[in-house]
Amino acid sequence: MKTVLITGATSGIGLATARRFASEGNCNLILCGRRADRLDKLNKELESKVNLKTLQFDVRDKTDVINAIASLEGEFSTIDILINNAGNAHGLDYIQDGSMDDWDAMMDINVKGLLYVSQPIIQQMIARKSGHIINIGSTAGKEVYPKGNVYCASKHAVDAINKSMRLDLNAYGIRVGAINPGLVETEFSQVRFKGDSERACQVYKGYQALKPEDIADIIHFCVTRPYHVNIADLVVLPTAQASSTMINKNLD
Ligand code: NDP
Ligand code: 8X3
Repeated sequence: MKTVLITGATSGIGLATARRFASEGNCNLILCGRRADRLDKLNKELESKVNLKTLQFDVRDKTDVINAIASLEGEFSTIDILINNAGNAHGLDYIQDGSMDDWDAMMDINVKGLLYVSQPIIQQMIARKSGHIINIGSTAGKEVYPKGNVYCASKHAVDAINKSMRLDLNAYGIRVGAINPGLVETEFSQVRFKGDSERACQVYKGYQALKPEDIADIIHFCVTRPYHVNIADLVVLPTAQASSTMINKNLD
């Protein structure tokens, strides 16, 4: 039975992915996030469906990350599938107005946090010459949009890390791939706009955004392909979205 570790499992895409894997019931699931109350709730919701462990840590804290992963025992200690999903945008400002604290948060969480989680897991995958890593990038890692500056930079970095991981891990037969969604209705915009619900709701008004379950299905599809198939880089958009700046709000 494979062991799957999902970062950012307390909300949005990560939560939907946790539920997707739990619904199959045929894996050991490690669910990570900072919010302990949500991890407890998830535990109660899913424990009857799947062999489950929750880990509470902030991906920015490298010591906590390393200790949390090192604390895993038994069947949970061998991670076969890593889903690097934790991340967010903080703020939407012209570069001349951006908050340096927001910049730190995005680079520390989306880029450095992903690296901190990945390295100890990659080392055990290399030792076993087996493993599969899915990095959640974004259309913001494929193009830029006004005021997206540092969030786009962080997701361009994820794009580069995804490609680099694939090169560096090729010798060990480890699969690495990215899924790059467009607009998905989650808590993403609540976080970006610091709890301003009205502004967050506007982002998803007038068209059908992707649902977190859409991305969860795709993640599950990617990791259940036969071993010789590696889905390396996927862009997934709502039908109404043609680019970061072009959204058709006149579709039926
Ligand atoms: P949500 O805000 O709903 O979920 C973000 C998750 O990341 C939460 O579970 C949160 O958990 C976790 N997280 C955030 N910061 C940290 C941290 N410092 N340490 C540990 N965990 C953290 O957003 P989404 O589900 O939309 O986002 C998931 C991923 O998808 C992100 O990488 C995002 O960039 C990407 N994405 C999102 C898109 C969208 O339109 N929504 C589109 C393209 C990509 P907790 O707060 O409990 O720690
Ligand atoms: C999230 C999608 O367009 O807000 O990565 O950058 S967007």
